[in-house]
Amino acid sequence: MNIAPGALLTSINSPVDLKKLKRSQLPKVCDELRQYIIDVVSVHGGHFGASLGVVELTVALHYVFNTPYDQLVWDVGHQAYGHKILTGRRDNFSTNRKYKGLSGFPKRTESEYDTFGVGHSSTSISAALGMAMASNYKGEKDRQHIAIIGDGAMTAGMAFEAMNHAGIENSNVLIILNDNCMSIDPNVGALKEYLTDITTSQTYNKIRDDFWKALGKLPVGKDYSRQMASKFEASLKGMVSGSSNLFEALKLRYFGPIDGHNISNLVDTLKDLKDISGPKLLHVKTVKGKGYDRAEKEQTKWHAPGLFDKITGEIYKKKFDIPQPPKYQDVFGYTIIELAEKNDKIMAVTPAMPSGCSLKFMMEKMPHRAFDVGICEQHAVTLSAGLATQGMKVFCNIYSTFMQRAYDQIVHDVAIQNLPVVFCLDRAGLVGEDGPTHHGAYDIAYMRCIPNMIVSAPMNESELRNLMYTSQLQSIRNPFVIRYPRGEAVKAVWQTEMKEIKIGKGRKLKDGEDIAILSFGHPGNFAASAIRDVKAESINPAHYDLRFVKPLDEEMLHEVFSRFNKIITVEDGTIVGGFGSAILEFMAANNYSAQVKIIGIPDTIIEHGTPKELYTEIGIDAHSIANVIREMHKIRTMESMATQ
Ligand SMILES: Cc1ncc(C[n+]2csc(CCOP(=O)(O)OP(=O)(O)O)c2C)c(N)n1
Repeated sequence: MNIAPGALLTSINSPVDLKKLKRSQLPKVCDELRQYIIDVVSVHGGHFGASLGVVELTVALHYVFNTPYDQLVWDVGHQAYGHKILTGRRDNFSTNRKYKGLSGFPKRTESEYDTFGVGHSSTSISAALGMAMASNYKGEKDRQHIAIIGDGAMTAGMAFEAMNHAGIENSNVLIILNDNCMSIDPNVGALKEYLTDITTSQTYNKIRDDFWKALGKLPVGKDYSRQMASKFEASLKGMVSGSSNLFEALKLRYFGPIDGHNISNLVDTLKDLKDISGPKLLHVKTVKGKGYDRAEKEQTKWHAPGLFDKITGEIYKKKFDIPQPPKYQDVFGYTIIELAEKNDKIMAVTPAMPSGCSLKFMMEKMPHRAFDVGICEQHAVTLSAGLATQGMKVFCNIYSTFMQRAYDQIVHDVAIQNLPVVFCLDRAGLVGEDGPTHHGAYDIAYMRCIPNMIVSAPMNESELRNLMYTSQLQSIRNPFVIRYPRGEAVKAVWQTEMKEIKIGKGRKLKDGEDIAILSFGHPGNFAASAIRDVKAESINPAHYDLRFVKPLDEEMLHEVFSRFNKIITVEDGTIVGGFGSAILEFMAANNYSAQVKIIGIPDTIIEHGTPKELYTEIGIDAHSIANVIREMHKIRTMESMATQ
């Protein structure tokens, strides 16, 4: 479908064109930009509410600053659609997040305006500070470096580490705090309350107004001058010292809060700030989903709604003729409640993904036992460790990709002390449209090298339930990883009774004679389907679902290696140090020899696309696995002919 942007937007091929417009034209640019985002995302999908909320801010930033010389760093980057459209990517914006199309996040290789690759949150202040320090060093004193960070992303330790440093560096860093009171779900924690207090506090609003009066900006709106700047500085110091502003305490000059939807005021404010050197923070209040009524009202649902009818607001559901299996996420979400009802030691933690991982069900039902701790993966892991020291059985649910941020906590706080925390790694494997920053490609490798870890993966929903059941038993004294992908599991019926699975015990799914296929987790289903595909060709491989990559089912592997010398391993993690590597290590340690073909994620950055497109590209799909089976079978047949 061809979606036409408005006339003004069509004339903007880069921020240079935007700057040529009169200020009075900017509200129209904002309207057209907002409409274009709605038009494209409704038909092509993607993140939604966050970009709508920063339309005015985006226009104002590119209008005032000399981008890309002045550097904009978008935190997370899911809100940067307007930025992409204004910086030369308007006409291919409909390829956003599609295979071989634009990335859903800023990406350095895509545009010179994308100064820093993002996807994970809370990196923007560090990155902008690094850029600012480099500019300082190079003598580029006029250059500005701007981190645009949400109140959700601001909850992370990294953001505070960066502010702590920025405050004592005399570098041109402007932190724009885009405060919409939302993360994906409602934002949590004391910082959120603090920001609300600042916004509503009479004292602060008075101080703010006094600032601007001192500047000569309000109510008469005179132009800014150097003399006014020093007056402003003096009045600022006078007024803020004595009050306890968190950001001022970190030696960042604090401005705001201001209305992030008033384009004229934003332009004035940014122009003023452009002339003030050193580290500073502008607090901007915005509404997530601004301009699309439903998105303003149901902000979590419209964070990334999928395709929808922009007129009626109906979010399209995939249409299936047969009842669909449940998502692994919902199996997790309901099973943990079932387990917690019987085991009062169970508690659960998620860092800012209660809807995504379905812990929200337990948070609603058992609010004192299930917590969203903000975008704080490191804290989530160590908090779980602390709870575990007191005998609690904690399910710490973190997306595989975000768990990368908490690696030291896993080793130092959990594994070394052998605390029985259960890590549910959601979104394991390739996640699809979110791309390389979000693929859960490394967890098998990074978890299985840690002593004391139990590392498991279910092949279907019943297996997930059984693994969850097993992991919470009192007899389990080790940290326990359960990894599973996004989306639909396998069977339509999953309300099965839960059973204990012996740790390190795999399953033989099917005996065979030619080749043994060893799989780990959900991709075992692709292997099973490949085996069905080759049946008509009288190829009959055996299939083993190992369930655990640590500890391995050695008894089963001895059986496999003594019966088969052609082995295929299948996993949806990196081939470097992953499941296939574990099998090779076993083979070498036990002096077996066999031809082993490892199917997994290759040692390269996998871009974005649908999971199906990506798995097909790298050969982790039924069709490719069937071809590998055929190849191996051919070798075997040729070998046996040669010996005859
Ligand atoms: C390290 C990390 N954890 C979790 C996420 C998932 N995530 C993406 S956007 C988002 C909410 C960000 O909230 P905020 O910064 O306030 O931006 P908003 O969407 O409200 O504009 C979360 C939790 C992430 N991108 N990175």
